[in-house]
Amino acid sequence: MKFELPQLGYEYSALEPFLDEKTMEIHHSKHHQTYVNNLNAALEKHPELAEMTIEKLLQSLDTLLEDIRMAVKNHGGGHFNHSFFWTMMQSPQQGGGGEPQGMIAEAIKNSFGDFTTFKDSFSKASLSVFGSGWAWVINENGKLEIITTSNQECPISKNQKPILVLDVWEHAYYLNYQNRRADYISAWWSVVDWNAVEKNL
Ligand code: MN3
Repeated sequence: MKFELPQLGYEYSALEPFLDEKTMEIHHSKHHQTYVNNLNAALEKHPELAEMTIEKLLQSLDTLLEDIRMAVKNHGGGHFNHSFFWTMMQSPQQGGGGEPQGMIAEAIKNSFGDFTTFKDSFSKASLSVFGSGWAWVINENGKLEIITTSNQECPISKNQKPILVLDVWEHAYYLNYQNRRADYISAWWSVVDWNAVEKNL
């Protein structure tokens, strides 16, 4: 299977002023595209893996041959993580931001006490990622947990079930926020699409 860059469900400018158009364009069309290209190039030498989905590849890391394992972990992880990340954002005009409602609100309340406590914990975790990585919410049999991963490590490689993710690589915010990761995290809450997050429960 030749992996392809997924289209966004919104314009590059849709998440302004929280995530700026230029950052979104470079992040999606350059950074994400490069992960897709590198993954496809690495898989060309492994026709036996051609039919595997990205999820299956990442879940099979331990059984992959050594010469392809790191490529799948880094480029495959980069492809999956970004694809997932794009789906859980939306412009405030189209329902992004605000507080979660319904099932997802219940799950957050049951796992963290209340939304503010959850938001603070997730923001702190995102801020604490050293170097490049991601902050996630995973669903452990109905209980939500906050975790972080380094580089392009993906929770599904450990059989964890992610429902929410935030990219805290510098390329995700440096153009607009420079070194101010905390400001980027704070702005990002205004574009979280809680309906999309709820579908991952
Ligand atoms: Mn990124």
